Amino acid sequence: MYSTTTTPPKKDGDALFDEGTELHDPALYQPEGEAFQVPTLADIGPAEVAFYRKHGYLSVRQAFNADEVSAAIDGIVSLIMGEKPDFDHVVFEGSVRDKLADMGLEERMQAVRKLGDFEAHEPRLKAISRHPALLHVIKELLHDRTPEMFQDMALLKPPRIGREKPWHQDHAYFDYPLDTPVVGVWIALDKATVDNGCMQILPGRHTGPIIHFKRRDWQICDQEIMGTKSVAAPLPPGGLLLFDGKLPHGTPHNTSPKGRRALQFHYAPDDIHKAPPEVRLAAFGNEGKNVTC
Ligand SMILES: O=C(O)CCC(=O)C(=O)O
Repeated sequence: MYSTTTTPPKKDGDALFDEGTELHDPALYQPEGEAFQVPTLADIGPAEVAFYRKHGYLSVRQAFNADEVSAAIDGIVSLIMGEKPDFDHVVFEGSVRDKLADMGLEERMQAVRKLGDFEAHEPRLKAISRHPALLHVIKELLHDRTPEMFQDMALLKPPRIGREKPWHQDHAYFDYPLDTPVVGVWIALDKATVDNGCMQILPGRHTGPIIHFKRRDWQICDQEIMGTKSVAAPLPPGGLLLFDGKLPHGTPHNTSPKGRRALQFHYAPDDIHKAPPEVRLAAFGNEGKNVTC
């Protein structure tokens, strides 16, 4: 199954394309402050875990060093270049659908939106997802239960064309019972800023499901977000955001000349069981539930 926090991509010829090209209202992404941050993973103790439980996130300024970041970038480039013949999960921006065939390699590299399910193909990315210091913290956040990674993605926002990921809760995409603790990790590989589409979050809103609609994506209704106090989570390369699976978050269109590459992994306790999709849809909404959006 295509495991993701987004609508499955459309296959067109040999290439996969992200769905949709519609632009968003800029008012959806007007953060009023910046995420609370600790310097390193080693600085996470009981007070920081308590902060995570209350606010649904924790930002770490420097989790990975420059060598680890450049190894991860090399891993992504290698996958895009097709150096792993069995890997075929490269998704291009929907806006290049009609141009891709005429693009050179360099231009194609700048048109990739995401990659997924790469762990078995790329040891440099696997090393990041299994980093002992990271797993140690995630175990704490999972109430001392052993973490199992169940989703791996590289999320790229090419300069100028990198598309929005509308506001959503990741748990709305996962077939796990609602009370399953899920920890998301979003790792910046480039400097992530408000201008090039860093994560934006709604702290404290991770306590329950919010109805999702199929609009620009499977997402929270725009009207629900307008006027709420969001917080930006800018990060240097190697910094990361830990976030609860029910924390509402989104990223705006990248209108800047600077690209933004990130990795995103999701972890749950290794002893949990999946629930049928009906359980998820009953909680997060099944296109409307008599509510208009
Ligand atoms: O990196 C991004 O643009 C946002 C990704 C995201 O929120 C997701 O895929 O769940």
